[in-house]
Amino acid sequence: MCLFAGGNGVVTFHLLPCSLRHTSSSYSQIRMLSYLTRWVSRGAFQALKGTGSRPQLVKTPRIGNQTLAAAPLPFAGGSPGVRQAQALDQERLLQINWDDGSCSLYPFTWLRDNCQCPLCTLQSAQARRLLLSDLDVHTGMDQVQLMDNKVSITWPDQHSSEFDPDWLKKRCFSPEARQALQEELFLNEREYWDSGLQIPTADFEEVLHDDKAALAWLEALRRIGIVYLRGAPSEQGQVARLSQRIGYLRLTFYGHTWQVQDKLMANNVAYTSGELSLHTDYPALHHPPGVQFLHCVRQAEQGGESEVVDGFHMAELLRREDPEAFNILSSLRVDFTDSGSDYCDFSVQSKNHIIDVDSEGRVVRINYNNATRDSVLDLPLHQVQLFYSSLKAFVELLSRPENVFTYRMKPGDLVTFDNWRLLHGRKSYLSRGHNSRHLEGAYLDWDEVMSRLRNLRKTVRGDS
Ligand code: OGA
Ligand code: NM2
Ligand code: ZN
Ligand code: ZN
Repeated sequence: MCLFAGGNGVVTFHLLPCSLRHTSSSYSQIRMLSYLTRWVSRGAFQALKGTGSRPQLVKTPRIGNQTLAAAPLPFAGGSPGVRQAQALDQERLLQINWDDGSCSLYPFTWLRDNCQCPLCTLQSAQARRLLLSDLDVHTGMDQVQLMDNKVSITWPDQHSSEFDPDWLKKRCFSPEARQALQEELFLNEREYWDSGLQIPTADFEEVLHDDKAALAWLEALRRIGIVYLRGAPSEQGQVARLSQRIGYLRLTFYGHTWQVQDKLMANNVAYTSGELSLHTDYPALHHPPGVQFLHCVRQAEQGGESEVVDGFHMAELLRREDPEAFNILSSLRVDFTDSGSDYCDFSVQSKNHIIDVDSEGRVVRINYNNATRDSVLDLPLHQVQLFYSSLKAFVELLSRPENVFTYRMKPGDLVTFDNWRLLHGRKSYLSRGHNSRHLEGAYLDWDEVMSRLRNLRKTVRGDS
């Protein structure tokens, strides 16, 4: 094993000097970070209202000897210097001591797997060429050197790898750095709201033509779950235009886009003039659409008001108020059904939890439309009553006036919302046949929306 620091000779070996600091997570650092991300989102929110400019973050907060400085925030600015790089052969970890006093650890196997040389990485696709069959998952390390502030490694088979400090620091394995990078990639922090929601609002044409406005739109859509756009032409075709801003829309059995109107022989309760109680769209699919656009072409003379509620917030309230109901709704799978003919004929069946939680118990999706909940209820007899009582408790909570935000769409308004998080509804309306209420809708998925958000961040921030 060879140890070099700054290219000026062999450095004495310390016994895992940074492993303790590396694993000890500091709660206050995480809080500081979440405060900063919240701050950024406020900026976006104001930009939507046209009352402020986005704050620029130029510095990562540094609190003593911590690993937060290894946080991956690309807006942190300045490139970190490596003070020392050493291989810990026993642990098969590479230890990097940064100039700011923090330190990171990287497993040998991971470094070899992620060699950035043209043999191991297809540069034009930024994808791995190295086959797993060619990866020795027990590899040692022959040599590590610092060359031009790059970490240069020679492997036992004499293959060599070079790692950029920025690249390494972003991928630091400390809990704080991992959390920060995951937040940067997925924006999973949400701001909960109730009837007092100040609905983020932006100008439709501005979102179409201005990257900053589009980014602020998508960041608020992710964090708050709903953004209202005004100033669209009151004619069909606008949800398709807006979806081109993202990439492409999600085709379903109701078509590329669909017309919410009072229809004869309606194939869905949405296509009547009746009230729609709070629901998410399309729980009859196992992968319901992540994002929904609804554009008002014509509003009813009477009725047709809209309602939304923050489903994640409500699920957390239920977890606190009625843990048994929460457990039932997040563990029992309910049958949904949807059949008919539209884009083509269909007979859709699904089994979904009304409240979907991930492996860590976080609420990730609400699946509920009372109209498509199947009469087939695949539960043992003794659970049926418990299921109904739990669903009733949830719907009662959702529908409390203090939780529901109400608005009325005008022609040219277009609402965009997180269909995995919000429940929405509408009041019944007076139908006047031909010239009556008309909304046009479309679905998108979160993968495509988040992809556009990340690319807009790169453009707006001026990253490569
Ligand atoms: C729907 C729906 C809302 C409205 O079509 O699924 O929720 O205001 N429509 O008509
Ligand atoms: N529409 C509006 O779950 C649902 O059936 C929601 C879908 C008909 C496309 C309605
Ligand atoms: Zn390589
Ligand atoms: Zn709906």
